[in-house]
Amino acid sequence: MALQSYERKYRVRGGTLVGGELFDFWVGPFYVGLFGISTVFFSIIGTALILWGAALGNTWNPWTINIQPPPLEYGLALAPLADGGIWQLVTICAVGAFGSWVLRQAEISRKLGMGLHIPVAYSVAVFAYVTLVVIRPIMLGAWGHGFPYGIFSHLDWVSNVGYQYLHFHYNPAHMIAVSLFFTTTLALGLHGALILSAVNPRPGGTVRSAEHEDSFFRDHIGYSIGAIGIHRLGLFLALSAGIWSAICIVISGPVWTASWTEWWSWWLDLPIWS
Ligand code: UQ1
Repeated sequence: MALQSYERKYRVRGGTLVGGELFDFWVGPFYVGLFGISTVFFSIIGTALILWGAALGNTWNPWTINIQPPPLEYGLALAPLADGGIWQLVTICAVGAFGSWVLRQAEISRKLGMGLHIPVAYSVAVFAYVTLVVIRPIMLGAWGHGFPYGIFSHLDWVSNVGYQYLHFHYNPAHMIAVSLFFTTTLALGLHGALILSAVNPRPGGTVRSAEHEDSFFRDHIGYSIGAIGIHRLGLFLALSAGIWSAICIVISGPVWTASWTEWWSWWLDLPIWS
């Protein structure tokens, strides 16, 4: 899409975190920045490594390409490239690319004099990934505890790790995370529907505004959270979903090694039953 006329006005110098005005320019619609360069760098190297890993494997079927982490025996050491080393380098590139993306978001926010809500929110997704492939493997003492990079293979990993704890849905943090994911979709579903119901009337109808939106929910459930409130709630729900997801997997192994069904025996052990 062509550059909007107002965008030129906001293309201001400065706001960079490091490097001053080095790379402080745009390419077409995109802000570059030092972290745009580092994102592209890590993305290209990481993608090339995945293609190399695929070439060493036995298939080019996109569903079944699989880049595995090192066998558990290597612990937290560097592994030979063909035996999990590629996975380790891909992980470094992924963390480098995602981290660069966060910092590029922060630089653009600073340039525009905006809050850092977007980089903070995106960091929670990065944190969930880092929990899976860095924090939990380190806590368990082996990179082999990371998940493999492949479409089917990572699904198999999730299934296998789930069964390792007998029934992952009994994990209390998983319960909270799932509930937050569902509540997030409820909130966005309600919000999207409410906004469209107000601003997209039938042909010839009148566009409605905030008073109508508030009135709908006051009539309906006796309470409206308000125009800013719904966005605060949405951000809170979405970030909480990611944080509780990270918690539910990081406690599986490092904190609780038995089945998650067994965790609930604290309930049966309460003195009130005797
Ligand atoms: C709401 O109250 C509200 O304020 C007017 C919105 O903003 C436009 C909304 O999108 C939604 C969904 C609600 C209702 C939500 C709650 C939690 C009562």
